[in-house]
Amino acid sequence: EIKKEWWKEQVVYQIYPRSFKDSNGDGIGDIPGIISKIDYLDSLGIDVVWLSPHFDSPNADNGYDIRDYRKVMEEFGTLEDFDTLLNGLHDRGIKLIIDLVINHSSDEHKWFQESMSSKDNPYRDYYIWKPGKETNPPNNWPSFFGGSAWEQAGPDGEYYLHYFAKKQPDLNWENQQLREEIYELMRFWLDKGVDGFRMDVIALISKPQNFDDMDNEGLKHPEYTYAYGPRLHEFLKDMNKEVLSKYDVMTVGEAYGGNAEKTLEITDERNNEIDLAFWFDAVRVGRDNFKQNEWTLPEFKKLVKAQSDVNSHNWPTFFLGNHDNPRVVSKFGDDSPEFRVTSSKLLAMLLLTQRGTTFLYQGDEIGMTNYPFTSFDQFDDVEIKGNYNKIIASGSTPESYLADLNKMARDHARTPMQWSNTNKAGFTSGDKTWLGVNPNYPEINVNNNLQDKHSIFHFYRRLLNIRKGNDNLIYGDYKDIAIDHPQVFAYTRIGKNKTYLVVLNMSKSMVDFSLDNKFKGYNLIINNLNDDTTTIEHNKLTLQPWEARLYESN
Ligand code: ISL
Ligand code: CA
Repeated sequence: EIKKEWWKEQVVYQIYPRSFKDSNGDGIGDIPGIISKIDYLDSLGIDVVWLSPHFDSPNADNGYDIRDYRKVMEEFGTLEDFDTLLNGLHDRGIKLIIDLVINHSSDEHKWFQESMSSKDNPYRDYYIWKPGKETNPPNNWPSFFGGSAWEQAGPDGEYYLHYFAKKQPDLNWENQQLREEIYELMRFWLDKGVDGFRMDVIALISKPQNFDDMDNEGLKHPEYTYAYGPRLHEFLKDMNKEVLSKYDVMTVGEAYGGNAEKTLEITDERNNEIDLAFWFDAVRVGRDNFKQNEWTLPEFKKLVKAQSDVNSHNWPTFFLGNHDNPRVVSKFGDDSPEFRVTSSKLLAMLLLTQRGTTFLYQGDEIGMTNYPFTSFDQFDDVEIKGNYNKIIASGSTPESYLADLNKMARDHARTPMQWSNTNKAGFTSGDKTWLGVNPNYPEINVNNNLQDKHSIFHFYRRLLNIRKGNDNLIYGDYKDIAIDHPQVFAYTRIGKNKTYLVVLNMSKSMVDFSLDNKFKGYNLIINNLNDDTTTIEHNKLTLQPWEARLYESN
């Protein structure tokens, strides 16, 4: 028996503030911009907004490098703007969760400035410092963003640890005082009334303390060495006890670098750590570091099933994209003019009929696509620049790296939101944007979607409406009924008093699909090709390319 909790029932909409809506013409999205779109979010029908980092930051990694945890990034606005946003969302019954980046800070944070200044500084131990080995760093650990994970700094010639960019020094969670400072800043935002946190790379906070060199296998996937360190559970339990348990909030951890078993431990309700975690296996199907390889539908379905099959003390999450991944229609659907709309709607149905708290990324509700990058200077991402030398050294040519990036770069999801067919897609009134606007904006934009009642946006709305408050669909069991089928993704959601049947043709060819007789009499309640509703009379369905159907038992 699954325990009902409000946070299990939410559909969360992720906003990447830099790219959502610019209010003052400087080409950078901001909080007043988001405020101007609250009605839009409300009309879509989502329950929660997850705001990617909005804190003061020098933007080495677009806000995932925080200089002051209690200040709003100047480009985004002020604390008053933040309060206005929070209240505006709450007035419409929408919750707000914020992005807690506490594995590392910016090197411009005052803690780090102090820490670097001398070995005896009281803040020294807030970060992880080690002497080098002769002229080399303390060990061979690599940074996810290229080069060594160690950087020499300060007058003593020691090295500090940074799993990400060198402007993102890792915080030393071994230090009790640091932990308490973090609890304090969490309380600062919780006392304002935020409804929870998305916790950036939370599985990395406890560092393996041996600092041994990695072998070649380890070097291929350093996240497995870095994640789930010896004191992770202790730290999370303590944070829960000291802070989270005192508020009625939701937490979702970016549990990057683990496996199912490890992830389930941090989200097991009996452990009192965090509520939810993102699993990346399904989203990253076919990904091998910087390459997006071919993948098959059965492979994907098995990963989805594994996520869904968690025991009753855990609750899954479901998402198909975020700010670190390509656009969903470009990866999982077909972004050609012929099938972009149909396949985007199919993905909407997949997303909103799964078991788990659901995360939808900005722009997917209007079918935004990957950006056609033609040269390196069009990218902004620190990860792409930082890893360039390593990737070329490992045998890629600039052309092949660019081709890989066109499939998987993080910047695809970060181009400005396309609001209209006017200047710069209506994102800004100015003449520049921090990252290029996708040239397809005259066709793919919010205005067009709002006006056309058969649009992707309206399809999302209808599905959100079907899902809302629907315990059978939200809590119902998940059962894949054709897991080895190469084209069709078909599953049931078996609730207490109703069963739903979802049939998705994830291919561009027509396919006949046979159903068990037990589905006779099920009613088609929504499909992505027309407004027809029918009843299943024959057990053989003929599905059009990218057709998606949702049936309900009677
Ligand atoms: O996006 C990735 C690879 O393309 C991941 O390796 C990503 O870096 C990892 O999932 C951690 O992501 C999070 O922390 C990073 C930040 O850059 C990402 O945007 C954030 O989601 C460092 O804070
Ligand atoms: Ca702005």
